[in-house]
Amino acid sequence: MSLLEILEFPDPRLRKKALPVDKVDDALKQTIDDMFETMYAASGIGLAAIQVSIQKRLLIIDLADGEEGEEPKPLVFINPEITVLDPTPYRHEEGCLSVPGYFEFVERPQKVLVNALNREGEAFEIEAEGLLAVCVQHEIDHLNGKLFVDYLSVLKRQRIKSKLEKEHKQNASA
Ligand code: GNR
Ligand code: NI
Repeated sequence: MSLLEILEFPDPRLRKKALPVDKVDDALKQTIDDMFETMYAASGIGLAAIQVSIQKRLLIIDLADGEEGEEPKPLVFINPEITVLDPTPYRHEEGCLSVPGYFEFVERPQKVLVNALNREGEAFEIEAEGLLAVCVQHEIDHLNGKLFVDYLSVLKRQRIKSKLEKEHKQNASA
């Protein structure tokens, strides 16, 4: 297993549209395992392959918060397709491992159905509400080159972009 580098906004690679996975083989399973290791190390609840420079329609989620005694609940979604079941706006505060340090409220449809393949390449579907619905929509946005900051005002997005660019410059010269 290995830790992967997480790209940060405004890296243009986060704007690429991810491509369908054509087969679920051992190499893909290795990628999935590396993504889980990377996500847990960063204390995230979701991760899309595009965030670790892999341009594939693959995302992982684990909403278990790692409290003592709590079992991990890893979910794998390959080539996910989403259908809105209830478009009522649901407001939730979001963060992103690719936009570190910023948390803002975003509205998304309250209930969705997701069809995807699991880690074994088998088709499954899941109805999602609450935090799972928020997270799966956030991750599917990543596959389409979209970030949660795109839902904010231009002013807020510009501020976040400038601050992160400044941080990246400082890190590069340190
Ligand atoms: O770790 C994460 N937390 C989170 C909180 C609210 C809404 C969405 C998320 S996803 C984020 C990890 C991440 O950036 N996934 O792409
Ligand atoms: Ni994210």
